[in-house]
Amino acid sequence: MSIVSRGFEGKRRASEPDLPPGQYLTTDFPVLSAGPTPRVPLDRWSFTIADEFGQKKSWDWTEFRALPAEDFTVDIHCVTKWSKLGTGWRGVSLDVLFEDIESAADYTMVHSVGGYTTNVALDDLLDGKSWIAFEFEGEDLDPEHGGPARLVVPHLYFWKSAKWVSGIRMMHADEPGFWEDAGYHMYGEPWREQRYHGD
Ligand SMILES: Nc1nc2c(c(=O)[nH]1)N[C@H]1C(S)=C(S)[C@@H](COP(=O)(O)O)O[C@H]1N2
Ligand SMILES: [Mo]
Repeated sequence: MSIVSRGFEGKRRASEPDLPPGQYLTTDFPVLSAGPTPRVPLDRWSFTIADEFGQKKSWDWTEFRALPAEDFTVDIHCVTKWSKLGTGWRGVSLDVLFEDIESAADYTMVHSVGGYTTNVALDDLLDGKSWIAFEFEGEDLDPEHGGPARLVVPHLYFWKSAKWVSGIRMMHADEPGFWEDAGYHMYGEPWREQRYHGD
């Protein structure tokens, strides 16, 4: 009996990838949206970064797609406990978008078409940590998953990865976005299981 159970445990450990605490593996791609899916025509699409003085820099779709883009493969972790490993995306690094932004503010509010917001510290957007993605697994990003373009911040719970992203506003102090205001964690790090306020 004990030999059998040891063998079983050993096999489980060898075949299960390392996931953050409390997460399970999924191979499909669930859709999680707090409202209806907005349809954003490309000729009306724009992305704007506003600094703490209200100074703005904007890109239309043509300008955005002319920026250097890169393929990236990342693991994503939703606070509802599914994780998906090795997802393939194409997008523009936030390092590229922030190249000419002069700001002394440490925090940002990410805004989406439809009113969704989420707070992300500037440090968590830069140095290769996030992208505005427009392709998923080699195809244009589905509207349900945030197309034409969404933020992807894979090292934080996936609610921080704002779909239909429209802009980023710099802030001197951290402020809660949509889910953070509803009791979710201000930072949201999966490996530290920061799901809810107080975790
Ligand atoms: N604009 C917007 N972005 C959003 C959401 C949303 O409701 N609206 N949901 C968030 C949550 S809770 C998750 S888990 C992921 C889900 O992305 P998916 O639908 O592509 O799986 O998007 C995040 N980004
Ligand atoms: Mo989520």
